Amino acid sequence: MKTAILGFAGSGKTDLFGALAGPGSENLNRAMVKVPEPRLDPLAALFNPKKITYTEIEYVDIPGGGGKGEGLGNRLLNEIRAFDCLLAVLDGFSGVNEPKNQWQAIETDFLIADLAVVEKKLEKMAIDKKKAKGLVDPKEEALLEQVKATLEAETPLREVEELALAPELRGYCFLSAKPILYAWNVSENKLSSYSLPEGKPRQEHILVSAKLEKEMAELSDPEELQMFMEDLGIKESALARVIRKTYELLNLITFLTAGEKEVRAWPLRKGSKAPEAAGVIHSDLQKGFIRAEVLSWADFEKYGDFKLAKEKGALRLEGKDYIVEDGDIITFRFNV
Ligand SMILES: Nc1nc2c(ncn2[C@@H]2O[C@H](COP(=O)(O)OP(=O)(O)OP(=O)(O)O)[C@@H](O)[C@H]2O)c(=O)[nH]1
Ligand SMILES: [Mg+2]
Repeated sequence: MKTAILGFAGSGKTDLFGALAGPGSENLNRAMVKVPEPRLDPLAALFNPKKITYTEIEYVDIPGGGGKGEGLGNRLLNEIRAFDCLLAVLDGFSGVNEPKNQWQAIETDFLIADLAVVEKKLEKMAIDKKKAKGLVDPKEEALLEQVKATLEAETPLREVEELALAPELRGYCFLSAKPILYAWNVSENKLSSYSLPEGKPRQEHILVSAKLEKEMAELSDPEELQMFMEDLGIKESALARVIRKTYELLNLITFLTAGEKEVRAWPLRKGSKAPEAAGVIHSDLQKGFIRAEVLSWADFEKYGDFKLAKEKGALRLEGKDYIVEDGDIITFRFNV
């Protein structure tokens, strides 16, 4: 699950990356970042495990594209194709170029780049069709025509669910189909007064001060951090929200496993069934899947422990068609 941090030169990408990656990341450009998961704490209190493991997202700091106001440039656009999610940092602090313009410039770049890909492919298909009918899959061609029409109407593909999620289109790595989080990087004194655009399907916006986040991430002493935040009148760091939003944009939910050895959060594609969840842990668990013993998070909170939950009938045995829900605590039964 890789997320690219992109934006125009000097927009604050490396500051935000540094805040996400934590102290000691100065010479890095990629880092695995823990997804905050408060539900692990009560489970750990109950099991007292040797190890507590969080889910992680990989963030990669991509060097700045273009000049301000111009496009991002082909080097950058090609570099981000392989990513699952995008985190675009907009410079809202220097006053050189309105962040709104940067946002629009990025969106336009994606549309133009995608249009070039689809037009080229359709041209090739037209030639192939003349050669022999069987060379072109009509379903794929129809989908690509729909892609082209959508882009020509200046609509990013991510806003059309069936195009954004079509498995047939995955190989094209369309940029406007990728989920994207825009981080509006403003000066700390603007944090409370700035209004952001509304979110759209697979497009979210968040207000941050990357410089401030980086400074806060460097304060290891909690008391010092508390004082720093009080001095500036900041209630909470935006970092946890940036990570959570990325996680949601990746279309992931979390299921949990708990035992004396380890209490752990696992990432799972929304809508996945129990055997796929087992497969996230180990392919053998998926192959030999028999049943999943599931306690929902709500029932865990209600009863406080597994024994009582079992007595009350809240511990459910689920089969291979069970769709896993966020927060489910699962024990898998399997054959090896
Ligand atoms: N005054 C001020 N400066 C900031 C703010 N945020 C970032 N900067 C500065 O702007 C400069 C650029 O920040 P970086 O994080 O290096 O930007 P970048 O996007 O990684 O830049 P490139 O990697 O060159 O594309 C740094 O010197 C930051 O300290 C801010 O809110 N106020
Ligand atoms: Mg940088």
